[in-house]
Amino acid sequence: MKLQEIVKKRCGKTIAQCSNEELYYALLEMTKGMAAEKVSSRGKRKLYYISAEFLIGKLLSNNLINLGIYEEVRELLAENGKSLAEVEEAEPEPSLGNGGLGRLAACFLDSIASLGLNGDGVGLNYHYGLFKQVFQNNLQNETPNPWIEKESWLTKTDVSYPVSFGGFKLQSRMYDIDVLGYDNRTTKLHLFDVETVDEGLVGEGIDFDKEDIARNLTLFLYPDDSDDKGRILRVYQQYFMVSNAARLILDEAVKRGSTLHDLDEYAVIQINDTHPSMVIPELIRLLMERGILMDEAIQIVSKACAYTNHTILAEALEKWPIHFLEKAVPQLLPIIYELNSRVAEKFHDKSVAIIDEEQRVHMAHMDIHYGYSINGVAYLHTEILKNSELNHFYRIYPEKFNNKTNGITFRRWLLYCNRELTALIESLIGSGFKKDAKELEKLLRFADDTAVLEKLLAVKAGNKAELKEYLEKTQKITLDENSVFDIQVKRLHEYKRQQMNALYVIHKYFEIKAGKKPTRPITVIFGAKAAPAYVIAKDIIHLILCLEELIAKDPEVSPYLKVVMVENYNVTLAEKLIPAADIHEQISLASKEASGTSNMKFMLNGAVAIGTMDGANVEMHQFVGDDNIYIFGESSEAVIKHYEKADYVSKDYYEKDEDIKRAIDFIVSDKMLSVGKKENLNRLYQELLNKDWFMTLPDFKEYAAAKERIYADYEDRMAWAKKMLINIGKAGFFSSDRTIEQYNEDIWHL
Ligand code: 26Q
Repeated sequence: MKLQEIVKKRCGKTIAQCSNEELYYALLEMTKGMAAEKVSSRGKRKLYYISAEFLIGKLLSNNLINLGIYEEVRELLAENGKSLAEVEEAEPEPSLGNGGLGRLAACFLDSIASLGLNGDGVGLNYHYGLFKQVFQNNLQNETPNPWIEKESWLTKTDVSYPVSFGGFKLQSRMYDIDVLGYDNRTTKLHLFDVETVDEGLVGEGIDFDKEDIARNLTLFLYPDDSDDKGRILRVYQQYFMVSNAARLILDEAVKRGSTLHDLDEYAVIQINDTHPSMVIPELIRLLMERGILMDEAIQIVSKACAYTNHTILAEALEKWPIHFLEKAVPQLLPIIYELNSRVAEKFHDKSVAIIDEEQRVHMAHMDIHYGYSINGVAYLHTEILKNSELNHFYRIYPEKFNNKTNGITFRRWLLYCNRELTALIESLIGSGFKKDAKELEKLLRFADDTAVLEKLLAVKAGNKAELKEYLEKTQKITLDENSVFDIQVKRLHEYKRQQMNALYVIHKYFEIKAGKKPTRPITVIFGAKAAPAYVIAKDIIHLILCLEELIAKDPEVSPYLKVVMVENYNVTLAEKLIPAADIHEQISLASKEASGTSNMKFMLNGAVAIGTMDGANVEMHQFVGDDNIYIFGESSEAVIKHYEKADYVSKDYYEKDEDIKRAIDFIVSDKMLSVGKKENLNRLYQELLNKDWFMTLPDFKEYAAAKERIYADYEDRMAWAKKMLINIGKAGFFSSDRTIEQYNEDIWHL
């Protein structure tokens, strides 16, 4: 049905008479209708991508683009005095993910659909998703982020299963979101929920009764492992997710003709980090319920499951105490014990055991023993898994290990979020790059073409002006669009070292006070949520917000330096920030960032990175060469050695280096205390001085030097534009279409 007709039927008005909200719902109805008419891919073997997170972002515009009607709709609205961009603002953003891992899952679904592969996503329908971040008194507070309205992208299905927990049972309900591929077919995101969930359970902020599982199960997404109170609830969530997934998989396989003995010919399950790992014992249990003997059930499941690792941080590798599982999912224990004893019998090596001496179940270990593939998410990350973190497993199963360097969908992260750049690229190399990202290489022909480089700079300037307008309107932030935009957006974590960026800001502040003024004003932009229970991460946010206030109030410094921390960083903000970036910060402690994916988005949008040799930065560096990325800091090998030897003492750096001392002391100076809280600032000061677990101080000098270089180089506008162009031209490898093709070729065989 046409938009005009839908609008008339729904509101009895013309498009011009409708509010933005009414138009949003009308477009939602129209798009859902068009999606329903598309055929999902079919085939014997099907992929189930199970993930606790799918950070899909707003869907309207992306769906319009993938349906090929974005321009048409935009023009139709414009003819009626309406703006699609404003209509879009009526759409709530579902925040069903924490960060990289969840956004990766969303990019993967886009690519799976666009490539026409037979695969669906399976996850949970969190009502409030991740919390919404609000700043008060320079501190982060958390509030719920409701996104499910009477009408939404969710479609209720008639799929429903009884799921048993220790002592009670819950009936599930499956909701679907259509994922539209570019110019192609659709796939589905299946989100399971329980009807007994009660949003009224939530009190102050995001507090709620953690014991009342029937009423709280799908209320919130877990913000990470630092919140101990909710850990057992996470077990309930995970089991609920995988038990539903397992039944769906078996039912669909049987419908397609499987006898279940041949399940692996019908289904492949990608386990996204260890959050869905219980799918292994659950599938074994369900197969046994259907009459298959344990030996065979284990074999069948082992041929169908593959695991992706997203981190080497020990604290993020899930280990569940047996007594948690006993309480929540007693039916799995006999199976887990059996899986454990088979491993113990075969390998007399405690380091590869499933159940350790402290009676904890190592989920990743179970995945590796009882899955057929394990992959890391960037070259360096996989090498570290093989050679150190999971070396004992690599020695047993070298053939199972493989790398799949992450990617991003160019539909959302270029075509949608940067239409001006897309148009410029299209005018230069045609539209082939929209389907084959490698074609971006054709841009390299223009590396010395001044006219093209000028246009590229003009596009960037336009995007900066747009960001300025947007942040003014939505967050009352004022930017100077002639300053250099230096952006760090990602989850707040010590290993990502936002604190090092902040220390540099302090350093610069002193330099400016001493009369060393930058040629051009600098705007340092941060965006980051901290897990509510991650105390030091919240202290770092406090530091940044205090610096923002202090510098803004200082007439000596503010003309040259501005700090901005955007509130509630999410996909929508990323779509505005990334196209406007000049410089992006990828400064994790080498070896700690598995891949990073914002690095790829910035690169694609013509920003230049300053970064360490970590995650996918290593591959980016290889593609663009030394001239087009600013690399600094210790190597991952050196860092790993420091941890082995435990020989890093942060105080040594503090005492030996005047600049470092000056910057760290400033954190607890009277000036800072005039805008900040002593408890928080002092805790952070002590942490940096006495621990600094993620080694910011040893890299600080090199970091500051690299910043000076990058700011100086920015002033040669033509040389800089060339760097931008080379980054864009070399970004093709980081398309998630390439990643998904490799998963399919090496792991899934759909
Ligand atoms: C674990 C236990 C209990 C509660 C929560 C968690 C938990 C939740 C989320 C553990 C990890 C996450 C998210 C991890 C994540 O986003 N990892 C990122 O994955 C990206 C995609 O592969 C990489 O690019 C990033 O480098 C990696 O940090």
